[in-house]
Amino acid sequence: MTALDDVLDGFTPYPAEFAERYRAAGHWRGETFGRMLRERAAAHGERIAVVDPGGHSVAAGERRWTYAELDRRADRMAAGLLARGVRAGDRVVVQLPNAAEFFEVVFALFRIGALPVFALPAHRYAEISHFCSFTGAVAYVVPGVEGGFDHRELAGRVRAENPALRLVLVAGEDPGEHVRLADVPCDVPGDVPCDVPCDGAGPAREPAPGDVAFLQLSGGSTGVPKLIPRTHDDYIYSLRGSVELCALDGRSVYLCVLPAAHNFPLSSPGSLGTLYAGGRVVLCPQPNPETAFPLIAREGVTITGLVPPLALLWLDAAERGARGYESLEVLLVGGAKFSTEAARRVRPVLGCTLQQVFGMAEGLVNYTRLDDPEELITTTQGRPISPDDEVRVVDDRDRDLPDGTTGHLLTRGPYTIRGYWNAPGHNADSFTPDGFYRTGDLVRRLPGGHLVVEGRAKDQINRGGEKVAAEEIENHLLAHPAVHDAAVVSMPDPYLGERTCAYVVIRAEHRERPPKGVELKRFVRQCGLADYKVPDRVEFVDAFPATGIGKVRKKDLRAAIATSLTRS
Ligand code: AMP
Ligand code: DBH
Repeated sequence: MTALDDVLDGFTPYPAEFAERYRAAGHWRGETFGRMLRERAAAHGERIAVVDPGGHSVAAGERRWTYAELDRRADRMAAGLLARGVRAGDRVVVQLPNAAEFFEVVFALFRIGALPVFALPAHRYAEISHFCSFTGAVAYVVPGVEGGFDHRELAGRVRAENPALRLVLVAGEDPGEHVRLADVPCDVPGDVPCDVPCDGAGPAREPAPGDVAFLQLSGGSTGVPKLIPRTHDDYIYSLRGSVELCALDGRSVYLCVLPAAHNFPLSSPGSLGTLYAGGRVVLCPQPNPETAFPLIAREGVTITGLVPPLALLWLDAAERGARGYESLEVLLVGGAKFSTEAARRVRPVLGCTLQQVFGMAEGLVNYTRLDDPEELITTTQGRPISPDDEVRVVDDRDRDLPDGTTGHLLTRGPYTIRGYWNAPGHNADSFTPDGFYRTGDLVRRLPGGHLVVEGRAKDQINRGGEKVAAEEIENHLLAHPAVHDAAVVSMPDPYLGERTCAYVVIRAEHRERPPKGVELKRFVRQCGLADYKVPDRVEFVDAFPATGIGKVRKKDLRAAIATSLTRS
């Protein structure tokens, strides 16, 4: 089996009749990321594509790369990766801060036909080792010491445990025992006819538009994060749609505030949408207004995307008199529900248009339209990008509900996956037999098609846009010798919307000297989990409230913690 066979093997393709329909409608146009960058570089090579102000471990100083330079760098990086044995279909875990190298590496992988696996900077041993072993990754790209954490050390450990992982590339000065990313690029041999550099063993096959381009991560509700295979055709369609709905063009300047690899800042319309439109991407090293506002002023930023807690922070800073944001024309807010009260403040305080976005890495993205009435902009989470996005709102037995009634959101369409990668068991639960994705969101549809997110049926906590799968944390808690049972639920929080509360039942033999809450938090952290997944609070109980058939009544636990919080 080649690496490409492996990728195909775990991939649920779009059924042929749907693929034909999406092509005939002009949604899928046979574009690939490799060619997209080549074409932009040919059309306006001298324009600035990426501004990285530095201030992270990858580079101290500022870099400004034109489209021609990014294109050339991607080629040279691709040639270097090929020379080091990275091949089409190979998986490469990419975990970088908001640095220009992120785009150099990702476009190089796109050109080779190797698949980036988009890890987040916050991920630690538990997540990274899973991504590497589950995908059989051949390479892992990391910064050195970033945010006080030594990624080289983690990479060494993961590499020792994964024989397939041959290459650790470190972006930054000191690679330790690994290879410096900056030492990888080499010259493209000859004038290759396609977007793929020659690897010495004959020209590689050029990636096809229907190929899987990368694996994105699901916030999910299962024990470990699931992987989302997105094709060039489907993802580029979502970019083109986003570019149009967010009115991006060659004059647009997008500030990438959230972690660049996350689906929202990557594609809604995000940095890739901006590059598609020929605009400029400015990378923001820190999301706070003190960093972002002066950068907006200096670079003439016109559009950015934030999760609700950050939007609140920016609104508060602007109300207190902070300045610099004045060039902003559009502020996208999404990832978690933005309250109507906060939404109403955006235009008067920041002087720009709010655009709510309700999306998911699995596909479907909804936007409020820039010319929607203010009422729709502030009270809804928008409507789908595509006329061919099929949206169903159903009851517990999958029966369609009338507009205005809250129910489960199911969706199918030209950029929504038909299955997670290599996960037949989960796919049976997460997709209907006719291919609708069960989003786990509870929504209400208005007659015009706008959706209002009313809640969630999936067992997940949305911590200000950072998704925490309850089951994943419960599994880690259950590994503690004193823990008999664990149930993780959300508790309301004025800033993040929700935080995590872990209810724990201690084993009988440990009841005399039970562990303290902080000890269990430390234990979870030491499992090597991303920090945002460590429970914010631990509550001890003798038993969980149970349903008739013995399932934990999480609803009651959520109500209990909410009540005790309002009392305290
Ligand atoms: P993920 O699976 O990590 O890509 O997260 C997607 C999920 O984030 C959605 O299914 C929703 O639960 C949530 N989400 C994203 N945007 C919004 C929004 N604007 N309002 C409410 N929830 C949102
Ligand atoms: O939360 C998300 O995953 C999300 C939010 C807004 C997303 O994937 C997107 C837009 O594309």
